[in-house]
Amino acid sequence: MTEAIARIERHANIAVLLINAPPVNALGQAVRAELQATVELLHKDAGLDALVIACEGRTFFAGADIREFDRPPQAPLLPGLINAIEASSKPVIAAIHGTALGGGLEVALGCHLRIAAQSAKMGLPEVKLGLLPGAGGTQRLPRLVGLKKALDMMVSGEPIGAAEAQELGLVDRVVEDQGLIDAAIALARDAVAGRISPRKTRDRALQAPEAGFFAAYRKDNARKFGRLDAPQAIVKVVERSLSASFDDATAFERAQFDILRSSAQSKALRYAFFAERDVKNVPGIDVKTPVVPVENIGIIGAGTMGTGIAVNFLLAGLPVTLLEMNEAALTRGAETIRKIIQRNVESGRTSRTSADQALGLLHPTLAFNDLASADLVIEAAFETLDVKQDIFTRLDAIAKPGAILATNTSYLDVDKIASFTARPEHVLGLHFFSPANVMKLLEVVRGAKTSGPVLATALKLAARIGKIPVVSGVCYGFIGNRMLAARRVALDKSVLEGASPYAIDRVAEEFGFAMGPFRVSDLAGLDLGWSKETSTGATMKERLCEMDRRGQKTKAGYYDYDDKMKPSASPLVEQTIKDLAAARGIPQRAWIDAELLDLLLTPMIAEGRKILAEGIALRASDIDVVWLHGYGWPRWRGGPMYYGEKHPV
Ligand code: T1G
Repeated sequence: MTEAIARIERHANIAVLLINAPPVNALGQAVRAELQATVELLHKDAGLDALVIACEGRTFFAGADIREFDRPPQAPLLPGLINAIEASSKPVIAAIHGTALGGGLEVALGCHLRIAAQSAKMGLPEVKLGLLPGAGGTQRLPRLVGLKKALDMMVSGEPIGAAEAQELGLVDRVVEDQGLIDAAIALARDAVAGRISPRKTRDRALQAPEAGFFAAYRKDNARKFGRLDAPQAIVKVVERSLSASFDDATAFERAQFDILRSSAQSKALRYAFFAERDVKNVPGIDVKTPVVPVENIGIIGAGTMGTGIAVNFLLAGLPVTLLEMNEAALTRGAETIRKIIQRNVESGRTSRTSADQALGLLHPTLAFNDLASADLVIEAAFETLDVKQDIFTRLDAIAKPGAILATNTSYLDVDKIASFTARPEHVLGLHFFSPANVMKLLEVVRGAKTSGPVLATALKLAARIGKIPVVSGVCYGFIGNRMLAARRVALDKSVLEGASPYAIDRVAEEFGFAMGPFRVSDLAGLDLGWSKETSTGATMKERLCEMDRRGQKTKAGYYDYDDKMKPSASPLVEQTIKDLAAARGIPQRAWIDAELLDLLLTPMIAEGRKILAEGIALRASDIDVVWLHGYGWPRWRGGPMYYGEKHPV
């Protein structure tokens, strides 16, 4: 028997509606029906003078039920329901805790008074789904917090805290988390007694901005809006509210919402939302799977990856023993960690106190045996199998029983690495993406013998450090890098056949990538894995490295870079391509943009299908999450597999 999703408590003449629709009290049809019934009850029951709307569980309504958007709308519809709340002659109070988002905040905006727990957050994140607030939010929020602040909140989708909300006039009172319902009842009594005036938000004045505001707003945000439709629509709807009645403006809002809801961008963004949440569904792993307690971390290697990885754990409050082979490397690594955390403080991402606490948890060491007490050791050393063999053989000898031994390898065979130990069930890959303290993606590479509890522990730990874990099987390059390698082969071949690297980058950036593949190569460095001694000039990468054009680091790679690192096409590179093609007898031809786009996408999508067929990835949407969070795939295009389904290649 499913628990009732609604109950009403009567406190003399005050009714308290408590919705309980886990996990986030989404405003699905059943919840909306309960809200409607309660508003009707308030209207009919002469013994009731006010209503408090609240939710049980972890949050006030976290928005409309996103899953409903792919189905025909079902009555009661949210806009009409909110209008009915607002039209009530008896005060309706919203008691907000957790995250009042989207339609959830719009319900609160339709109430006559709002009270929030001090830890509550509230926002209109519809833009992240390619939508706009479609239940009056574009009209009511500006009337409470001012037009500019409302626009900023809606086009960013970012929530604000209760204190700021109170300052802005979005909420009327802020109370201790524990006392929210009692305080809401007291507020209702104050409203009934006339000690505070309940107001219809729609009746509040909308302050017109200065002349030219909207043109300037569009211009200032053009880069941020990019190709996205929703932010532009939000500005358009808010602009309309200055020259239309409330009802006409909300009708226009709804019309724009309907257009966005059926748009390709919104469908892709909603797909991405659920894809990111689906990654945790791993066959054989569930809430009953035991997990290994992890309270302290060992990291081997204090280079770029090791230090970035360490920062994640330190900021999550986990002590890190950082091992290097020599004092100079260790000192450099510790300094890098300090700098990264300092940058976090300067950007406001981390408080000074948290930064000091994090740095206090770092234990640099040259003694391998200091790793013996770690619950999890992550190896982030040189990317060669013999280095891994040496490290894992030594680790196996000293690590405590039950410790998890992970490798951060980007390509190498995790099963082979596990075979260097007598505990392969405790070995797996934790493939972080550089910069490891920033990128959210974590490929969790499950070896043939990796146990369920060890995998479950990795998934749980990923969430603890704010990563999105995608489980991968063992193959060369796992999911992301294997698809990247397939694309790279196709691109390098086509460049010798006349496809311009600069045109390829342009097409990639027009498609929505922040940076084309050749600019990314220059950024990463063309000399990764290259050595002067063995170089034979057989590929463009080798030729460029031989010319000391190793990428941005030498201010020359595929591109020339000026002092501000502005890239420009290089005639020398173009000539080098022609010379190499001629030397290899490869005829050159002209390429059209459509062919270049096909080149960028088809090989990697084909490789993704193989990865799926081989069971390396659990589902196509996992592959898309890898590309969304590891390689900058434009989110409003869903992901390579999603795109391939929509545009059969
Ligand atoms: N609809 C349906 N399911 C939702 C949902 C929603 N709005 N929000 C979360 N879920 C599911 C999610 O898929 C997951 O399911 C579980 O809840 C826990 O989520 C008319 C049009 C609230 C901050 O955009 O931001 O209102 O995987 O893992 O990390 O104008 O969920 O467990 O089966 O994210 O603690 C606007 C979206 C909708 C908020 C909680 N609202 N949600 O984060 O948990 S559009 C949003 C979130 C709208 C109106 C418009 C987060 C969260 P499962 P989770 P979390």
